[in-house]
Amino acid sequence: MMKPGLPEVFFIKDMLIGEKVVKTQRNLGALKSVFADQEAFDSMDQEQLAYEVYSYLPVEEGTDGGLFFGITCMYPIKVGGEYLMTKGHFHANRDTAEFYWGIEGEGMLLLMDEEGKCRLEKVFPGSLHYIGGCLAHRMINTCNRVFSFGACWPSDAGHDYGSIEREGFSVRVYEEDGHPVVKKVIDIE
Ligand code: S6P
Ligand code: ZN
Repeated sequence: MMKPGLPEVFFIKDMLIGEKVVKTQRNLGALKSVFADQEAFDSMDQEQLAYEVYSYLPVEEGTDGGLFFGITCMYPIKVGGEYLMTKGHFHANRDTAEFYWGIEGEGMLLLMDEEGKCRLEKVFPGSLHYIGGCLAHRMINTCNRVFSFGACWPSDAGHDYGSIEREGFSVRVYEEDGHPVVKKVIDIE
């Protein structure tokens, strides 16, 4: 009789478990030039953990038709009043989409097209976000605890961090009186 095999990977809430899970950690120091207030950034502990990504990459990067899966946990850090953000990226292969979904805590998904037009979506446990092709995406932890979210993207998407490092996003989110406030940094249109 055929016996069912065990899955290679499983998740409990925001933990991805399995031998093939790869864990990547980004310290605050890896987020140089992400925040507006460089002086505040420089005065902070560069070694502190900003966010970690658990990824399950069942096929080789670049494979056509495959899928990758990840969970990101972001810590409640603020830099000069600005909430912690992921580096943010376009996909190198622009015509590839991605799903994000909220698992724990609250945050915002910042999306930007190639003309610099931005849009924000609230992220919370159970929210699902379709990120179409040609859109840069960045997550922002707007709560005072861990914010975690899931992601699923094509294995041939690749990552273009350079465009964001050079140009940035045209919107920033600050905490003012305990609430998120959205500010435009570049006027588009
Ligand atoms: C990959 C996907 C996520 C991010 C992760 C960290 O396409 O969007 O797994 O890699 O959330 O963000 P970033 O911008 O530092 O890669
Ligand atoms: Zn992506």
